[in-house]
Amino acid sequence: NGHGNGARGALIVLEGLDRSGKSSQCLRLVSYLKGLGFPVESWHFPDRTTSVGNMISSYLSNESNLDDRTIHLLFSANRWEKRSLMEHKLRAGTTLIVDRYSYSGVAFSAAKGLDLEWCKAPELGLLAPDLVVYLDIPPEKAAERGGYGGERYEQLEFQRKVDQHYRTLHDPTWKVVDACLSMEDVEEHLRQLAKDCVSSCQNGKQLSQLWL
Ligand code: FDM
Ligand code: MG
Repeated sequence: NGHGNGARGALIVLEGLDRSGKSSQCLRLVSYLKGLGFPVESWHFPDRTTSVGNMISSYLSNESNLDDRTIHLLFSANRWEKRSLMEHKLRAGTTLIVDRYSYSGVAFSAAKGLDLEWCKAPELGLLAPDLVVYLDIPPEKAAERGGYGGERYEQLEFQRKVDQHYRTLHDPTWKVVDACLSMEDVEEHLRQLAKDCVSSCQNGKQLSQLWL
C-alpha cells in the first residue's frame, strides 16, 4: 500500500448545508495531504457518473420526479454501488476525503417528513467514517453567500429543516467546525483533524460499519 507498511487509509467525511464550503474545503484538504505525501482521493456523493447517479442528477435538476422513498433509496444505492471500491482503496492505503455521505442521505430525506429510522436503515453496513467533520453554518448565513443553483433542495426553508435533522444526527464523535470562520481558519482546523485521523488509521484503528 501507500506506505508499504500495511497501513490503511482514512475515511474522512465532510458534511454541512449547501454553501457551507464543503466542496472547496475537500479540495484544499486533498492537496494538503497530497503535499505531505499521503495517497489521497477526493470523492463526492451523489456520484453522478453511474447510471443510478444519472437518475439522481435528473431528479435534482427537476428533469424527473420520483417518490420521496424511491429517491432516498437511490441515494443509498449510489453509496452501496461504491462500497467495495471504497473498501479496496482504504485497505490499499488511500485516504478518501468524501463530500457528503449517509448523513446527507438521512438529513435531506427526513427534512421531507420521512421517518428518521426508516431513512437510516438502508445505510446500515456501509463503511463507517473514521472522521465526520460538520461545517456548521446557520441556514440564513449560507443563503446570504448566494450561489444556490436552481437544484431541488436549494431553498432556505428546506435548508432550515435539513439543519434541524443534521442536529438530531450529531453524535459526540463528530467534529464541528464553525463554517463562518475565514476559509483559511476552517482549512487549518481541517488539516489538524485530518492529520490526527490519518495517523490513528495508520496506527491500527479498524474499519467498521455504519450504524450497526
Ligand atoms: N443529497 C445528497 C441527498 O438528498 N441525499 C444524499 O444521500 C446525498 C449524498 O443532494 F441537496 C442532496 C444534498 C444536495 C443534493 O448534492 C446534491 P451536491 O453535494 O450539491 O451534489
Ligand atoms: Mg448542491
